Amino acid sequence: MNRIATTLAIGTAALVALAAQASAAEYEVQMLNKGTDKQTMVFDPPFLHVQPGDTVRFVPTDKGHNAEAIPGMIPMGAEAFKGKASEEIAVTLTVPGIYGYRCTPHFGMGMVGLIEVGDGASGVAPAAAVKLPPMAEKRMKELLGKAAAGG
Ligand SMILES: [Cu+2]
Repeated sequence: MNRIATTLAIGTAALVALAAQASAAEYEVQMLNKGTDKQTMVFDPPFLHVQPGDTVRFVPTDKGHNAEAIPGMIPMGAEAFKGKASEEIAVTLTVPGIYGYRCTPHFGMGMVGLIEVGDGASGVAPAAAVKLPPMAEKRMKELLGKAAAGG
């Protein structure tokens, strides 16, 4: 490789790296006592469709909530996450699939959310098979419906 070709190759690699960095998006999910639709104890928005490498920030707009991955409801190889009560956490999702999460204290009141990373269609059925408390199950079913419909 001559010098010009080498310089071009390095320049191209740097541009590709920059482009990958620039395309990673950040999303925000608020943890609320009351949603805009008057439902109580909600994640807003409850459903997100993001791309691998994107980051989701869980914000304790109202205190006393947290965000925790529901055991058995994240893709194989993905890292489970768990924030403390009233703690803001940022989670970068790299493994494609379906991520169900909950607020630990309000799980029984149906405070759950869902994130689809990349194409998560194959993760919908396994996630739907996870047993949840009745109110959480009802909301999760709607969210999984959105994921099944392609987000
Ligand atoms: Cu909560």
